[in-house]
Amino acid sequence: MELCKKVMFIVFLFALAITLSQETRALGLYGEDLETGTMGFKDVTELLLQEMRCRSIQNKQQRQINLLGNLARKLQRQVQDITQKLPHSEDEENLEEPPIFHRSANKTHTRNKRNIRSGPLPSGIASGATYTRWGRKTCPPGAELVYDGVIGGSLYTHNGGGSDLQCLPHNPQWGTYKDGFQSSAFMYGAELEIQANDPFNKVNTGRIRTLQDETPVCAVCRSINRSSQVMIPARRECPESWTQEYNGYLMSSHHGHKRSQFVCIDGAPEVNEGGTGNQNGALLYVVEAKCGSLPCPSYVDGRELTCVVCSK
Ligand SMILES: [Ca+2]
Ligand SMILES: [Ca+2]
Repeated sequence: MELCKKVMFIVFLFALAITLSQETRALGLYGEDLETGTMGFKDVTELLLQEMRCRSIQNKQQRQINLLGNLARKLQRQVQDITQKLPHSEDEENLEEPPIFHRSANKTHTRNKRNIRSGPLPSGIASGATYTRWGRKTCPPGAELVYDGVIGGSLYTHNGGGSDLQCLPHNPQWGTYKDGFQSSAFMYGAELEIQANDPFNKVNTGRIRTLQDETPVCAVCRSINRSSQVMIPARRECPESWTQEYNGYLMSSHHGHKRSQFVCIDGAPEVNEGGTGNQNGALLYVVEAKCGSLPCPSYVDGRELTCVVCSK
């Protein structure tokens, strides 16, 4: 019985060898030997086993290649997702542009072309002109308040000190200090000196109907989407394409006092409620035009000068 099984197994192998020999011949691997009949049964069996081992290895390799391919595609998708989520800097955008070549006498220089953005700038990038709105403690629409306060400067009779005016915050912070006067440099509060010629609107002064001896306020503003600002004296409107922040009247020191600064006080000022009374300090007077070198009749002798603050 055992012998019968062995014979049947050998016959089966032989039949299988003949079948596969056809395929092997098609592959051109051992065709010549088989055609010439120089291979024996043992050789054919050995070849068959080698072929099976070879195919097994190939299948295994193919599965590994497929697995690696899937992993590579998965990694590529993850890299693309991460790249899309990363913020693109301006430098990266510039690098996408083709370089520009410059040729001098004996050299060729290259630089990357800069992109010029169109439309409004994102907040915080190359925008945000700051200015002081003299006479008001709030900012116009489109501008944000940095801080507000009262106007300060040097005493109108003092030779030294700063000639400019300051917007002093309501809540000072002190560093190292020694109370009492030692250094003889002072900061005074400002006071309005407006009597006979009062051009200002009183809609923001409450019950106060005269501005004489009132303490003027101020606000430091940041124009959110505009990067330039300018104060234009003797104008109430801005040039075309510029935006008006506020307008008003020019004020400065009295000609008989010490020199200070021309500032544009808002046309409808607010005053500090706690600062009433004639205390003097840095005094502000409405500025009037004076003919002479100043071209008249464009300018008019004795007329109160306007002003406007514009941004772009
Ligand atoms: Ca006064
Ligand atoms: Ca006048």
